[in-house]
Amino acid sequence: MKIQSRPNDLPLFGEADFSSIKTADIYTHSSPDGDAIGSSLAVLSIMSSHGIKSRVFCEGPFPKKYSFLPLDKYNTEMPEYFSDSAFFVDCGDIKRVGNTFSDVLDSYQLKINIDHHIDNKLFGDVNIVDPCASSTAELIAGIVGTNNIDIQTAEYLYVGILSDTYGFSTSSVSSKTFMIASTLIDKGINSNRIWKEVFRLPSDTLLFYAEVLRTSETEKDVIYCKVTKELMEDFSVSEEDTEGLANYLLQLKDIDTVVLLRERNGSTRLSFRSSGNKDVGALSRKFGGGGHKLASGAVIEKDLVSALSIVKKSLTI
Ligand SMILES: [Mn+2]
Repeated sequence: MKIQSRPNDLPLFGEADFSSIKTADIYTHSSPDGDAIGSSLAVLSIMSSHGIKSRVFCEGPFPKKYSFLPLDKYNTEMPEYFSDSAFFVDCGDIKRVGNTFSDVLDSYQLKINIDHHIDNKLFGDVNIVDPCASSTAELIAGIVGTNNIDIQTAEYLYVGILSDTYGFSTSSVSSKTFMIASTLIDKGINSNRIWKEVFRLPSDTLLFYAEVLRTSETEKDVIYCKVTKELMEDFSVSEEDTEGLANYLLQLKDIDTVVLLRERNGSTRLSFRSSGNKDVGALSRKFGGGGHKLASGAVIEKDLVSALSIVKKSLTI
């Protein structure tokens, strides 16, 4: 077991004897993004390579674009028995694992929480949490080191870093991010192929984005984008297909904040993105959500029109 050290600048809460781990269950959040998938697959292969019998769990749904990764490794149902330890990766809150695994935390002797969300609830026996890390994948690579990992694990970690930093473009990117990415590339991964898998869009997705943009509302440097169920039906896109939309719209010139509202049955899912000036993590916490300063989300138990006016009010205060 190699996860025993930590970066010097982050607190390690609690104590755990890692050498006692014989079996491990690895969880990541529902509606996983590239960091959740890359980080959990990386922990799975690192554990397995140390002879620890490991399984990986995620409720899904999985974005189609990550089908180039071995998504068939994921267990999507509650386990019938529990391993002696559980890793939770990229989850700021245990609730992020989703309803399928809602009671899972109490089933393990040892809970290890590895994450980079600033509002992490420190729910583990061991909490390896560094809000300065660009991604959970960067944090894992920094802790485990890249010397003893194989090319497959390097690819998983690179996917996590690349996707969570939107191609090394966020303010969370540091020289350490590039150093780690560089050592992963030295393992022999094909960074160009991975970039294409993560960022290239099918034309029907771009047409959907265009329609969302056409029906959006802009107030100063804030853009409000409404994704109705009707629109998703018209373009045959699912909620997980809309995941990349808010990030994509951050590329708009003169826009500092993206507010994406997605219509659900009786509620509205909010995604916030900021290019730097606004703390959208604080904003989403007003609505019971969570996330980072620059990327966050929440759910409002109101229809889309009411949710829109609530968010507008709170942004103009
Ligand atoms: Mn992440």
